[in-house]
Amino acid sequence: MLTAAFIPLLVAGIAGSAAGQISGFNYDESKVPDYKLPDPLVFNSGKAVTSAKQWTSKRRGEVLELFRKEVYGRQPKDAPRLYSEELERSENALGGIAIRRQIRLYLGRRGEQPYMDLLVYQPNDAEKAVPVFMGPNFRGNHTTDHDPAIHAKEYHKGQSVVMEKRGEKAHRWQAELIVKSGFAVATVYYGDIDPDFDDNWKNGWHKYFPMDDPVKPDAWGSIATWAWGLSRVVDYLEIDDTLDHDKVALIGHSRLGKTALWAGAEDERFKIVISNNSGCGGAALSRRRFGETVERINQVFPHWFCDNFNKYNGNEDELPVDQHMLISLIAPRPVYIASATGDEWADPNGEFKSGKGAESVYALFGLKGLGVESQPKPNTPIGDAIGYHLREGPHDVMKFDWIQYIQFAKRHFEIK
Ligand code: GTR
Repeated sequence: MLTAAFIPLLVAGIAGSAAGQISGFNYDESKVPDYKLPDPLVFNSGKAVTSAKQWTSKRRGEVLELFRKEVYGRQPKDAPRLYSEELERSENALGGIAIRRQIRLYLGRRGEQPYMDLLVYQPNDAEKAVPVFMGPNFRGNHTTDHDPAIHAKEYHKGQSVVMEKRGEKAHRWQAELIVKSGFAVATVYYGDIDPDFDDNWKNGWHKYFPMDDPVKPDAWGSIATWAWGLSRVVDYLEIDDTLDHDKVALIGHSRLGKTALWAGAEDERFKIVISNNSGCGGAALSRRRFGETVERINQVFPHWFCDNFNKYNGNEDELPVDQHMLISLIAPRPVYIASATGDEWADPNGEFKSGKGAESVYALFGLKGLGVESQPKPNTPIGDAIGYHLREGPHDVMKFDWIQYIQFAKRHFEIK
């Protein structure tokens, strides 16, 4: 199947092949170069971090700063006041089990751009505020379920706008399963925050928070912008007392998995972070150069990261961080990393190893991470504070993945 994920690469003239591989890149474990990961538990000064307190009060800030400066770029310091408007509501959605709400979140003035549209399903028999799975979607809220009442919106396919079929990505959201499990599911279209193409950061919310001219090398790229937008959704959850803003699990797939990890690093209000097949610039270790590489991602998606990230094209060993340190930034909050067998482009083993590399930070808090030494067999979920599975099948979000995420969230949120 030709997935959305590979369209930009095909456009760029590269043919896809088996198991989510793009030709011309390394998929051979024996050809992974020798590399040495930077140690999250060593201060920039060279001294060792020996306690959770040292991590929280100082080292975490150093690592966050390195990622801001060298990888994703800086978000604005202040968030604008948010206005919300419920556009639509039903008490009887998803065959009678859910409340459906469509809420417009304005960033500047009520009734004006910029805004994003939040779709929420939540159990209609809940006696108290419910925990929430929240995440961005790729092609509009109406693609996340077949429900005919969801307002349809065109999505940006590169520079053009296209209307996607209703329910086209419903399998990625599993609204009924989530609601039946006692959670709300909330989603926004990521193009409401920043349309996903390179326009030198002119459109989307960048328009309202203009870049310096020339653009600074550590100015926020699209991943940081999407992440910042997701934090604004949490601003809203905080004022909605039917949703439990202390129990928000953030989920993202692929480029939006990268976004979920970075959002979770920047904003500790995300209490669980789930990376579904996030790959390069997400959970996968850059130094392994397995599947997608730093150079490749910067060439094909020049707007995703900050300009400084280009310094590491073909030069991964010079990065002051690697992606295990991004996972470390989630600690001590639970994080789930999911890979798929048909997604070699995202380096499943590199995603697993990133979790391994973060275990020492979780250990400072007395928490067990993955708890195994090597990548488990397909369809075998493992881990404690760091969850992991390698699902059989393609680069996608499937029901199998959701069953694990729900169990993981129930365990960590202590829900029966
Ligand atoms: C691919 C990209 C991946 C991944 C994917 C997606 O083209 O190379 O890093 O982000 O897109 O987001 O679907």
